Amino acid sequence: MTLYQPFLDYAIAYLQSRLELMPYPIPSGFEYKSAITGKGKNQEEVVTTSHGFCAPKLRQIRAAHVQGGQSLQVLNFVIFPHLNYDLPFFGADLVTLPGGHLIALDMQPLFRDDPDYQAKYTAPILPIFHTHQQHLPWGGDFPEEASPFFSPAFLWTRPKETTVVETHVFAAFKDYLKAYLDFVEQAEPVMDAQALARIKQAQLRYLRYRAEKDPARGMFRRFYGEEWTEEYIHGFLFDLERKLTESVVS
Ligand code: DBV
Repeated sequence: MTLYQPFLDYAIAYLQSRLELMPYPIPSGFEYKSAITGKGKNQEEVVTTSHGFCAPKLRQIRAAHVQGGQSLQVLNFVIFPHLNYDLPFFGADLVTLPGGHLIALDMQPLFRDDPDYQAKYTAPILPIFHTHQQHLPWGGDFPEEASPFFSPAFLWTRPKETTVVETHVFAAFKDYLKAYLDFVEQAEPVMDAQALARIKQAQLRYLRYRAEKDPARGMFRRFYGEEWTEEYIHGFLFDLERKLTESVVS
């Protein structure tokens, strides 16, 4: 069992218990990808698996799970709502590298500075954030340009101990996911054309940023090559623009 497998198993089972989950297509060649890295006795197999679902209000629920031994474990898990809901994104970036653990957990807002939006989607999360922040202190240096995409309840931490990941991070992950599904349950479709246009712009802004700045790009290119990596990023991980061009979503 690897560090983030229980997170992934829990998330899928929990989503299944609360939503009508359906499979989300994963382009062929991306469900499972393996490469050998390192030299000599440091050789290690790095396997990346992809998982995708959708639900009535959620356009894409997807995870990328990278397993490359004790010092390389990543679970990137994001939920993208349909464009006719004002729901935030659920974003979890759980990263273990030789240098240590790096944890980002948030409900990423469509409209960071809108007080009504904050009251609706951030204020209810703040108590959960404060509870967990006691065990998971602010992780320090953080790319300034990413800040518009995070909420004030952004949990960003670099635990020293793996047991902290297994206990406190896992507990926070469960609480954030539950709170997110509570939002999903309550969400009503947006009908107003102007509001819909704003949502679409905000989704595209977020998506373009994440696709362009994907911190995993270097890692994936090293393991699997440039072509595979770019197709993975634009064709699965952050695929909204493609889907809009194919007019699968409107
Ligand atoms: N990050 C992704 C995807 C990943 C992934 C799709 C499938 O968005 C992994 C894999 N994140 C990943 C890896 C690293 C990080 C780091 C491998 C380590 C990169 C390295 O050190 O080589 C939050 N993730 C990070 C960092 C941040 C985030 C801030 C540190 C990057 C840095 O210091 O430059 N998650 C990241 C982010 C957003 C988010 C920027 C959003 C707007 O949701």
